[in-house]
Amino acid sequence: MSSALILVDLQNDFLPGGALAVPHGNEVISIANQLQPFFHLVVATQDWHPSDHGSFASQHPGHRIGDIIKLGELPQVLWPDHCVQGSMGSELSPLLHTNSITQVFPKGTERQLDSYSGFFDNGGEHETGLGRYLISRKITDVYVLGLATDYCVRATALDSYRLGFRTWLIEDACRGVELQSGDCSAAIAEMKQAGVQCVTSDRWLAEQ
Ligand code: VGL
Ligand code: ZN
Repeated sequence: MSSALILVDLQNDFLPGGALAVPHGNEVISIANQLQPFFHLVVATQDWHPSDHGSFASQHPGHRIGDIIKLGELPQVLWPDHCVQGSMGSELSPLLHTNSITQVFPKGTERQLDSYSGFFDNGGEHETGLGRYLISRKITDVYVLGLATDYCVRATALDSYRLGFRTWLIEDACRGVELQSGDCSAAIAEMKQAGVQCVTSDRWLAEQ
């Protein structure tokens, strides 16, 4: 057994004061810091968009944040401009301990294609390299935490499970956007249904 922790999108823009602030997103950082030393491998994902990314409402005159459009062939929720490559907002939180992170996987770099999962784009075609990275390091068990429960955490955990990793969601170390109320609990139910197991950081730490 060899376990990896995936820190999903712990970036300034998803934290309070950021462009796409996830309510209470800051509360997960200290849990992420506390857990990292217990894993064989720690990696992070980083939403990393060009400034004219197609998921930005600003690129679609007449549309508003939260609208759903078609981007390429795929339905796409429109977001405020966020995590623009090289911006302060795209940086990992300065409060996050980064010494143990061996690799950061950028995603959402293609203008016309979004990528919620840390493994694949939303069309499921292009890999970020995270899957192969975990396999090459003989990882069997993947733990997922971060932002946002109903988007990137959900997609990352589902792909992890599909790729064959035993996959856990650290439930108290995630927060969601909740565009519609109930989105987070629906996402958690969907992950569980798919085979992702849920654990709290306290319970998991007590077993180490
Ligand atoms: C995310 C919306 C847009 C996320 C990223 O990290 O969950 N959500 N881009
Ligand atoms: Zn994004």
